[in-house]
Amino acid sequence: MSGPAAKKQRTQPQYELLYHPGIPGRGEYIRLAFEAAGVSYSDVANEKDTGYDEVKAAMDPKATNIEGGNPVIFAPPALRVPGAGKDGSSPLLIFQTPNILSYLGPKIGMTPDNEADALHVNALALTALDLNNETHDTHHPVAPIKYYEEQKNEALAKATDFRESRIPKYFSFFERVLKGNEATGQGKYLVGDKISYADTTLWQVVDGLKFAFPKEMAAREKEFPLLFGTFYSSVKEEKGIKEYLASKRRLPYSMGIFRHYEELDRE
Ligand SMILES: N[C@@H](CCC(=O)N[C@@H](CS)C(=O)NCC(=O)O)C(=O)O
Repeated sequence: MSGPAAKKQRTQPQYELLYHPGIPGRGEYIRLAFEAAGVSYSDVANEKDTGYDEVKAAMDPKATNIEGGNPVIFAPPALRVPGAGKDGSSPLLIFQTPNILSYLGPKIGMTPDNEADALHVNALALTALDLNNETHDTHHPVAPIKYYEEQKNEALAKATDFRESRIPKYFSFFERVLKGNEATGQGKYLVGDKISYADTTLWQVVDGLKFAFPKEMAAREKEFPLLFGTFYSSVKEEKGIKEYLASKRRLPYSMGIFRHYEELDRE
């Protein structure tokens, strides 16, 4: 390999995503940022036979400290960067999806250089992740550890409110953000004129919602022309994202955050 691709591989550190295998989940927000940036990373649990053991060891719920003097990890996703720890030789281990994204953003070209724009990107990614979290609560409103079947009545009440008031509130907010940046971003980007981790994060939430609530989304598409007509379809075609979505690395939705239960969708 020669040229810019080879240079990128030599100069980027090794990034290791620690997440559950087999589902997109919150790991997907990190994968999409890497894929849009064209930066290589290893998806430990999906790539190695012993990968998930490594992930679980890094999140050992009984541990009080872990490799390299990093504090213990609450939950995946986490990011391990060999050699980036405090002493300059140990690994850096960080967790919390938005924390990982704001760490990676400037390093992989997914955060704007301008400080104000960078803060806006972070706020918008956090808002999209709030919507992700509320989506999870539609099927697990009482207890994350219990089965959906044990909280079906509460899930129905939660999902109804989510569809009727939360989705329109979030979507009209993002529609207004896209409108406000339309002269620069052409409806394709939330901030500025180039893709950021706010765009990949929002895109993933909208895509997951299309899987979870297909009837609700289809009924609402016309209300949000920039979000659905321009943003959703153009992020899908972005360099890096298009190839990723067609690859085996893109995992199907199943029983993660975005689940499809017919009874929770619009009738
Ligand atoms: N706010 C955290 C949430 C992390 C989280 O809930 N991770 C899930 C997987 S997507 C998990 O395994 N949680 C275990 C638990 O909360 O007990 C983030 O954004 O990273």
